[in-house]
Amino acid sequence: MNLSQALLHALRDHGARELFGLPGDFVLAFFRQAESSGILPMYTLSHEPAVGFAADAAARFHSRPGVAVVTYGAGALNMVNAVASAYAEKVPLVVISGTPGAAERRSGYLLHHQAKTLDSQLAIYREITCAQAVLDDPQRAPGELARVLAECLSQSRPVYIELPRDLVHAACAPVLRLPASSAEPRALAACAAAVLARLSQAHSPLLLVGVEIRRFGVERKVARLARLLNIPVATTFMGRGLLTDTDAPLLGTYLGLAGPEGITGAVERSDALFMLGVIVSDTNFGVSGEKIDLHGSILAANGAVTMGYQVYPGISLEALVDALLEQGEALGIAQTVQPARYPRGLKRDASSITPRDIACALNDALALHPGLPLAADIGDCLFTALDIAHTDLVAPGYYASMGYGVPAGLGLQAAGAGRPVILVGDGAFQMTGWELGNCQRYGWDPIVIVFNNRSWEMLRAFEPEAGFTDLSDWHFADMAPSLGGRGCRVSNRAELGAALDAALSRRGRFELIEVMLPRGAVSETLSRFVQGVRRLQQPAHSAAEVPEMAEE
Ligand code: TPW
Ligand code: MG
Repeated sequence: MNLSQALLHALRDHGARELFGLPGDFVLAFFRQAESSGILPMYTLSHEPAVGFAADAAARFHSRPGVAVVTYGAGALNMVNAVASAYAEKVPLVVISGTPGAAERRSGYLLHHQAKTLDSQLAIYREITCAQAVLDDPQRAPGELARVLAECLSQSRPVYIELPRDLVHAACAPVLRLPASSAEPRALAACAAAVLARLSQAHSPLLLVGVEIRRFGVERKVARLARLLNIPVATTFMGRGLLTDTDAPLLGTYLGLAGPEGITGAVERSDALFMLGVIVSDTNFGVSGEKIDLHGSILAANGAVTMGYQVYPGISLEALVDALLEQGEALGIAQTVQPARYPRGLKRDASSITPRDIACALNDALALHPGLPLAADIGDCLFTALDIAHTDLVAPGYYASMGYGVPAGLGLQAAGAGRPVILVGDGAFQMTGWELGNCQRYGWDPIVIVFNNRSWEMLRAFEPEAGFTDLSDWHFADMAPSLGGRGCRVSNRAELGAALDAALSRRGRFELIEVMLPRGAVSETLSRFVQGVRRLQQPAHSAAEVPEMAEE
């Protein structure tokens, strides 16, 4: 076995099922190895940010490592933003970069794609990955790979692997998978007992779940736990889409002042908020109406459990949930859970379209075509996604980088998630919409809804007087045929309904529906979000305190 094959087998053994990449000379030999060995399929895209986002979405959807393969310097540094996003949002992404070989490193020349020193790239990636391996010694490579891939899984965060191009064919032993570390049993039992004691003393305990329950594959167990304890569940903003296919007593998504009053009240008035796998970010908590006393809450995240000022380290989410399932019993609190309601029944008339109409049209469609996964970008399309019936959703709700939606949708389809529905604003489409041209090579056929308000509307909502938020009309639908898809521009509700019906009835090519929205027509959630942020920015209030238990 050579080093490339050892690496590819190790990726597969750790759960990866496909590679996303963009080649360059420093990684060409590895691309050849990937292609000829057939160990994992390779999907190439047009620009490295998209490679990172596609791999991120595949990883999010399946809770398994996503892999992004790029060339040195111009390639890897082009992907920094996508990897930073994955780091922030705890996505297990494996970055593989080809690098210069030993002889060229010693040549005395500055090498092409080199930034400052030959190791500047490694230094930059140290900041946005949780473990790094430089495979410059084939003897040590199996151990190094086992170490970083174990970290990728246990921390659910990106890792970085450098493969010098002169070692691609070097002989190498296979990589063994390291066992996951387990919690100290007595510490785990004590922690679970303390959590249950705290919950049983409360009048209105509530389970608030975040993305880690998906990342660590414990959604079903969490649903069982909520039923066993008989406590209601809400998801964070980032956790939108969690527990979709379970019978957990789900209230909906907590959005503070921007969300439905019932859920906001239930979360903010809970006297024992049990946060499982939650990222304590401003997008999750920043627009809280009443400041949540995070020290009065229980937080299980980052491999530790924090209660008040006490920390139980070394306790994985799964270990905790298992222990609670073993020790827990019904807390005896009668719960009436009103399931969230979503707008349905699009009026197919000549009225101009609002974001709510798009949600309405998609809810009608999803009722007939259940299980289509959503990929959303940043902008009002993400707030609109909250009005769409609970379905699988990938979106960067915390790091909030534009440009995610289209490549993420492609990543979903490459990873076998089904036919994706992509929600994207015109501004974000300008960043990565071109990637749709890659669908024809792979037979991908996402349905792409472009919210075209000819504007960076979310910014306009904060700066209504500004002129710089106006964008031109790019006529995106007209571009679709030359990219290998079908396009349709719609300006009223009847056209929207018909376009969506037609898109759903056809397969084989991407379908781009360019929805013309009047400037200023935003979702209720976005307007409440803006009002909420404004209110909190007034001197009398301060934004939710960031507690010590927040992430590092
Ligand atoms: C990579 C800042 C957040 S929202 C937004 C900007 C520029 C406007 C989005 O415009 P779009 O959607 O897509 O037309 P809509 O609904 O608001 O009209 N650069 C990056 N990421 C972010 N988040 C920004 C800038 C931003
Ligand atoms: Mg826009």
